[in-house]
Amino acid sequence: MRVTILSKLYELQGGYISGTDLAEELGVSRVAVWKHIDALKQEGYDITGVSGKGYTLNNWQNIILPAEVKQKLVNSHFVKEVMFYPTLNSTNELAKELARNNTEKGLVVVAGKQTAGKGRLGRRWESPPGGLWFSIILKPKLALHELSLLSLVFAVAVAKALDNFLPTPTSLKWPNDVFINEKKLAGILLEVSGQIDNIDHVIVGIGINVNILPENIPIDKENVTSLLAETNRELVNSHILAVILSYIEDYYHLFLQTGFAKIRQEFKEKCFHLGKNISINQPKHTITGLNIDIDEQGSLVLEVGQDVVYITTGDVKII
Ligand code: BT5
Repeated sequence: MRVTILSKLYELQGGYISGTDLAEELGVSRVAVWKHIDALKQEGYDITGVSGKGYTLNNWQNIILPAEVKQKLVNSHFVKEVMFYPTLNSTNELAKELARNNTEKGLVVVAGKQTAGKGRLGRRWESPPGGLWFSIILKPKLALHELSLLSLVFAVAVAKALDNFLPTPTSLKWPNDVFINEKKLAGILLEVSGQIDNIDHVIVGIGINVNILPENIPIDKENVTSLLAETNRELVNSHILAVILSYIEDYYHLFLQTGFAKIRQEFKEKCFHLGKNISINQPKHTITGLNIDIDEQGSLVLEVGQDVVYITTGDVKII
């Protein structure tokens, strides 16, 4: 019943429906409607009741109705289930817990906001309402050295999917940040569990600044952007999610079936620091050089004086 009420409010796209009409449509009492609305509010849905007008679901664009996303992906063999929570600490954390408890591959966990969103290397990922914060459980049969390539595969998939919504194309920063005009729009975090020669599962966490103004993301405004800032309009998160998931499915299968070669080429075409002088921080020092390639193993290749250096981890900065 709660899901039905939520869908009705969602369909109104910010419009109002009276408690009486809702009760009539659903064949329940007005008190029952009120109780369900109250429970939805407790769960974190932003619903207001205005006397004389009825109930409205605020910020409906940011809410994911799992059934709607699944319907958009009817032909997908990749997405098995979608779960949405108005608030979570981190979608990666919940996905990890579910994967440990034998949840099958293909589950997608989405949050309206995260209170402890995670970036790479223990960094924080700011996840206010309006963004698309989600994680996918995968169980690929891959060797450990192939897993680092997955990061680049998903980066290309997310960037290409987002190009459908943007006036200017996205670019990529190695290994997996999606940028526009040198400002970060989206980030990806891969977490792997299992033994070296026997991967149990991979959690792919993806964060995209959609309906958020950059000033509402508490990091340096110069370095961050959003779909709202780039397009000047609010987008519907469930639509973006469905498009991204279908690109991820295609690129993931392309990678599993044919390998990294074609995706590597696409990554290089989008990579904004290829051919430039960059510095990259390593645990004990910083390496500076000309970024001449991204190789078949997904490593960043730098020309440093007479030497060629292969980098497998670190943060790129353009000099
Ligand atoms: C990433 O880390 O870019 C990976 C971000 C993954 C987030 C998703 S959201 C769903 C899932 N659940 C999670 O808990 N995480 C994943 P990294 O490359 O380490 O970048 C982190 C850095 O980006 C921070 O140190 C900030 O400088 C910057 N940053 C933080 N929040 C940001 C945001 N919303 N937009 C742009 N930049 C941000």
